[in-house]
Amino acid sequence: MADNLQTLAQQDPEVYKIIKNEENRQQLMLEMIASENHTSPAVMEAQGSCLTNKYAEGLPRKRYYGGCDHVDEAEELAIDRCKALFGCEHVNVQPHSGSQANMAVYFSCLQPGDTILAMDLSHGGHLTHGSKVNFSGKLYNIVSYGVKEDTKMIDYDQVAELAKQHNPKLIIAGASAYPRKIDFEKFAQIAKDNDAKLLADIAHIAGLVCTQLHPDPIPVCDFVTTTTHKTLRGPRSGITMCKEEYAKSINSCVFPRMQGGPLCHVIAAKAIAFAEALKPDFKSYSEQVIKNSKSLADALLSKGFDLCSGGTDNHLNLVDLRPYDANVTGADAENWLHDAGIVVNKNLIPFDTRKATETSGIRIGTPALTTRGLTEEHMPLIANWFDTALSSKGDSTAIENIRKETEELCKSFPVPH
Ligand code: DSN
Repeated sequence: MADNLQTLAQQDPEVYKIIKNEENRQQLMLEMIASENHTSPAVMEAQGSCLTNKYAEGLPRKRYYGGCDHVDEAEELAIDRCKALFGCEHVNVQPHSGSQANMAVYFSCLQPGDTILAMDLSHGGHLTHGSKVNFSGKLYNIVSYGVKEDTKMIDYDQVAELAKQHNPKLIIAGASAYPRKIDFEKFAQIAKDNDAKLLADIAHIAGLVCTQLHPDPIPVCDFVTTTTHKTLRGPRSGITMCKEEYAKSINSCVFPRMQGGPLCHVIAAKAIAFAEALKPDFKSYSEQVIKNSKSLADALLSKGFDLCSGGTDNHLNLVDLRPYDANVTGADAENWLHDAGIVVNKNLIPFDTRKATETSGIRIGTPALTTRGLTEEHMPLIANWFDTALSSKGDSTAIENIRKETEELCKSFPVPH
């Protein structure tokens, strides 16, 4: 592999070595964390470019610094491409992350103490949807909805009841560990009935939304936020989309209320990722992500694993480990699979009785596997490895054997570079 880090190698061999080790890890392990992906070399080149040197507080053509002509062009390109990709009326491409993309919405339409109705973190929501340890849970009055105990599907009746009871100013539809389609129209009706604003946080499913493989929240929501590095396969960052009527307010909440200078190098990388996602082959890629996820679900079920909601409509599965082996925790599974060359994360499952550092589940995703070219024919193999690693309870010989096989597969399907 060509090494374009020679200056770094000379100047700072310690950091160089860390980066090379991480590159090696990514090449030789199967990445199954549902929120991760392997971005394109072009995206990484933009992130490593001279645009990182530039201050550009403000918006394109209305900056507080001179010398912004070229970064203005990059930001305008990112905005135009994002609008073409999602069909949104307005977008601010400056949020540094998904959390800040959400913060901009909260600052725009809420006062401290106002009520937000959002999905419980332990049912698949996100930290910024009102977790007590997050700014959202500290600044706002949070009411949480969840999934039904029997189906593990979102309880829309509960959402409607809670909305009526608590009169939230903002309802959030979106999740970080929910394997089923989200009915944004149902949420929109509930928001309308209760005079609440509606935010769709599509961080996990953005790549499926922009390829029309998941129902579209844009026409029915006031605000739509996303990260850009998950199914969308761009740089690690965020964006806030909204109806035109909120454009001014969102822009001023991002800067100056919340952030200072935008990361111009990351904005250029977002522009590249949006252009990549506009190409027809991104739709084929996204279709394959879902095919792989469904095929993995079938293969895991055939090995006796239990899946929350019984399967998947999207890029992820949430495995409830208890019926497979009540003594195996998510933390055990994460550790054993890691040693076998498969990276997943332990995850709370709905109504979990274990703590978040232990959990009864694991969350597994297919976006990164699909980027390196794996198809549905490889998924039974991966399910076998899960079965062997967990049924042997991490036996070192079993794990070493799997490690050899996962490494072989990784070498046959290198990460694009
Ligand atoms: N932490 C991310 C995830 O893993 O889903 C969400 O921001």
